[in-house]
Amino acid sequence: MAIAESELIINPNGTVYHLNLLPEHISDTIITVGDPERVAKVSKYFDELEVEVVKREFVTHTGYYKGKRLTVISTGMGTDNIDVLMNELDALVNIDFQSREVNEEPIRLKIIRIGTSGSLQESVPLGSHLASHRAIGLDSLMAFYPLQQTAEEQQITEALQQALGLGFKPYCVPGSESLLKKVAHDMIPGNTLTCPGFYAPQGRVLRAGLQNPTILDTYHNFRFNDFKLTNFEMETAGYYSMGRLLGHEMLSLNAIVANRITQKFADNAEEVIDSLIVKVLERV
Ligand code: R1P
Ligand code: URA
Repeated sequence: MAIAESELIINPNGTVYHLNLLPEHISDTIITVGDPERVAKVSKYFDELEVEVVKREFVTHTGYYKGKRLTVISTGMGTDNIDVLMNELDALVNIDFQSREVNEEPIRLKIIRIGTSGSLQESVPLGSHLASHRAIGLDSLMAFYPLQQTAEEQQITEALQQALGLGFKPYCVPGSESLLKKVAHDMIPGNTLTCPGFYAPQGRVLRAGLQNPTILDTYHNFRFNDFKLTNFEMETAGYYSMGRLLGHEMLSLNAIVANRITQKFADNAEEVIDSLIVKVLERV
């Protein structure tokens, strides 16, 4: 059945609504970053740049790195933007824009996030690169999708819900095993907490205070069997859950720029991000 024009919105120039992209603008291997200015910090390594598109926080460059066609897109901050990004990327490859019908053979994208993150453990030092083996979402995005959870995923999220005294259930989803092997074999393996904000949801106090004054300790000390939280940021669980729902391979890689236990911020954050970018380009 054709998808209505109010549901899949196509701009007058044939591009998808927010990303402003045509299907031919993207590769099946996509690097995503939060900061729009980080897109050029990836594509400066390309041998050739073929596509440059900007709309809102979504900056897209597609080009070639050592003969491989790659797309890099910025998302801005938060899982609400990941909802837009993932649905529209999926539409670009899996829905026919003329007939508005879903294609019969789904295409599986490979999507790798290169983002910054704060550490929740002393054993995850400033300047390290951490691969998210699992993501736990504290945001509300998955309250609106029919996400399937394994029994173990549900047990982890129920235990965290109880530890934090939350009135809603978090969600838990793993990253792609094949991308972890291919790209992240020498990175610190971690369980990433995706927070719906940078300040109170990550236990930071400037002037507004905290509803739960011990939230950072709870994150730091949380255990479920051998599961512990290693780091936090603001998108990974959105990626992993949308990837499971839509059938794409997802990996989130984190440049650790803050350590909340030692209370330090990296003085070489740009270098930590740049070395992660180079690793990903070489391996993807
Ligand atoms: C907060 O400073 C932002 O940094 C992290 C968080 O997820 C959030 O988006 O990722 P990026 O560096 O990719 O933006
Ligand atoms: N990004 C986050 O979301 N938190 C941090 O502490 C650092 C980067």
